[in-house]
Amino acid sequence: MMKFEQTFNDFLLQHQERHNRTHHFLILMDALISSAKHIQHYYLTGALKGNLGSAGEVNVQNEDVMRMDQIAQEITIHYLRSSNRVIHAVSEESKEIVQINPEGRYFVYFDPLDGSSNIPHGLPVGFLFGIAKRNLEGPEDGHLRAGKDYIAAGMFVIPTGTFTLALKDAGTWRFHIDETMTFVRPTRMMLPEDTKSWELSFNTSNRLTFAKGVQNWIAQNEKEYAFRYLGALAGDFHRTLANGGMFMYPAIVNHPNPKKNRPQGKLRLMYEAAVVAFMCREAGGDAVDETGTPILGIHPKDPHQRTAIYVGSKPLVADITRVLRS
Ligand code: FDP
Repeated sequence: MMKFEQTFNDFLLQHQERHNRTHHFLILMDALISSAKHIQHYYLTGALKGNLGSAGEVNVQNEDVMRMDQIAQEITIHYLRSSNRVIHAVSEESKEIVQINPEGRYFVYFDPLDGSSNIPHGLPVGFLFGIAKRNLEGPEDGHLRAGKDYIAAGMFVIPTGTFTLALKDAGTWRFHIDETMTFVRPTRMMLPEDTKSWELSFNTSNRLTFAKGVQNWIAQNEKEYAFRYLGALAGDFHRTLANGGMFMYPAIVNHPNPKKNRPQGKLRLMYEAAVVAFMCREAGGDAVDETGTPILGIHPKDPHQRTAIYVGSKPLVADITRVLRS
């Protein structure tokens, strides 16, 4: 006998009553969940079907496009269109903003398959998204929203089958996929205060390229915490949320080959950094960029702009913020 589990839909209906979310939002969430399940199916069968390789193209960021990136993009745009609720979408896989339905209510910012270096191995990747609502009271100017103006943000870890969703002022929740491909068992995520489980997560091979203050901070603090790095933001942040600590992708400013410096950081603001920063805030944490500015306060000028990020437990983010601002 299967145990009764609260499903994602039950959970949303409960929150709809409590937080005045409309059926439009439920329809949009349904489109995102259908996309993630469909992508998960292609990912699981990808090695046998030859879908885990390169597509032979480069994207707007001048990075190799994988076949799975294209599949994930097509699937997601299909479902967002069918929902009829989306005005436009910003995707990592499309240089231009994707115009969908001028009568829609939402803007969706997403990366349908993040963590490309894990794709050839079938290891965890992520589908990250942020949602903002159109101005329903007055005229809508269609501008790109800062993270603080998102109404929800979430991530699916694929093919692990976990889904984490943060709703504005209503917390961050994790769900697991069951035998019937239904997301169930909402669990409220709060970053643990006990430092025993805290971890640091960053690409350590880059450490000598970080700003001197950041290098010193790492040298002083790293012995206190375990170190974990998967190389896919959704997977790494999944751990940070559960165990506490800090994930960081600092600016690269001291590369021996100055052409390889990334003073703006690597991660994309709208569909990576702001998404995890939003989930982190709702779980009691914080996130800043290389100048110590809160990630959620940054107003994007370009849909694909990059940022450095330090995200996780408040005391660690506050500590690195002091270094970044000095
Ligand atoms: P990837 O380049 O493999 O797609 O933003 C993309 C991202 O992965 C993140 O998912 C991940 O956290 C980071 O970049 C990994 O970058 P490094 O390989 O430089 O560590």
